[in-house]
Amino acid sequence: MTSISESAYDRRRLRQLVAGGARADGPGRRDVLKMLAAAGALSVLPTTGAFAAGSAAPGIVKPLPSELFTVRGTNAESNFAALRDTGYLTPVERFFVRNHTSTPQPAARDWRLRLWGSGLRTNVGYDEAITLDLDHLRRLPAHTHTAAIECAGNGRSLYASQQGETVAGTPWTLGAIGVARWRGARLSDVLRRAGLRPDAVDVMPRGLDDPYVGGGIDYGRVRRPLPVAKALDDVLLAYEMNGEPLAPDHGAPVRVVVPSWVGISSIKWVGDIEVSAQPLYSPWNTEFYRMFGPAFPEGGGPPLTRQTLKSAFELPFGARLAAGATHRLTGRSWSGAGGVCRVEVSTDGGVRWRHAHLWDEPRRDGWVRWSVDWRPAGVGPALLLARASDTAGRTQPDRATFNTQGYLFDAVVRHPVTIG
Ligand SMILES: Nc1nc2c(c(=O)[nH]1)N[C@H]1C(S)=C(S)[C@@H](COP(=O)(O)O)O[C@H]1N2
Ligand SMILES: [Mo]
Repeated sequence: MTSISESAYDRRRLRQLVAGGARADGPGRRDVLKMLAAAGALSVLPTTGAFAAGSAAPGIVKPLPSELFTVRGTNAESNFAALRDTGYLTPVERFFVRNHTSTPQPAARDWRLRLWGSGLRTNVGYDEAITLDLDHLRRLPAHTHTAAIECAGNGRSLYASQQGETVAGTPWTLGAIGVARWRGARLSDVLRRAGLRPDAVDVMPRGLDDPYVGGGIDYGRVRRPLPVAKALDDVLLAYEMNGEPLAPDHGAPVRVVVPSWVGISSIKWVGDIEVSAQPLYSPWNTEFYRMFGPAFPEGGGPPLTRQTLKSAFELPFGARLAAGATHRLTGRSWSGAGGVCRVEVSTDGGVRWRHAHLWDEPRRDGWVRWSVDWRPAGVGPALLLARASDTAGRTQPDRATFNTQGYLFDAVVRHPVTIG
């Protein structure tokens, strides 16, 4: 487990937010509400059809064949069924892409990481930043960490399709996740070498991609603060993914990898990191990636940190399975709080449950693959359900807690199939 108390961090940030301690940065809450209203209610797009047929997202470099991806605006969702014949790691060619704008392609030889701010001993501003190039980074001890990157909004479309709730944002099904082997320098090594002050509290990596504009509001370049304790724990500045140099869409030449936290923490194409002795704020930890709604405090819950838990069948929604034959149903389950140690499956809409066979040990920051064999008796529609439990004692609930931006969907998914 991480050594820091994340809930204490969350509570502190929430108090600071409510007290108006936020440094002026980015648009206010009213602007964001306007923007969300302008974006309109979420419309759930079908997994296949016109959108997928295009197989091109503006700004994504790699090919997006429609059997592997569903394009959603500037993003590409992995079709979960297409992960069935992959191993533990998600190949780069099948790994989802979440871009606020488009993939930039900074030349590796010109790339510099700039470190600056009041949390450094030198207390330098951006213009006098301490800089590091790719060779410097590669000369630091290299660490390898197998970890999922999952969008906080993964599963968002199920708020509408399964719970009848309208939420704003990209209508992912369950494919905004991938697991890769990341290799790079530890952020802690870089920060210590740069000279971290003992009273530093936050670090804020920022991407080199274009500023994000939504609903006519310029939010600036993608950036989100991390508490120093997490930054010093297990965060990487990764230059390799699955043994290859990082691909352009996944942050080349260097991205941040923040294991077990929501995907937005893992800033791609990192260009600078502000290190601060005061709490830092950006629209990505004040307006986005916090929970708003009736179940949350007035003004919203704390900035999201850890991911929740989910399960998915490696089968298209609406798949047709032959009656009277034995089928091996396969899937994956994962959790941001610990390893998945139990998966139960129901093939009758949730009346009877049995244990799935787990093909992997419970593993922090990753997923487990599982299977059950099933010989459907009747014909017609059926609902498949999978319910995971993790080593932290969490089990997927029947219903996810509504929040206006549809984050952290964790409910057991009712996966429709047809027998016959
Ligand atoms: N610079 C930058 N970093 C970013 C983003 C972005 O748009 N720009 N998207 C974030 C979000 S919301 C997610 S879920 C992950 C997605 O990582 P991937 O595209 O490699 O799958 O990257 C994060 N890092
Ligand atoms: Mo995301």
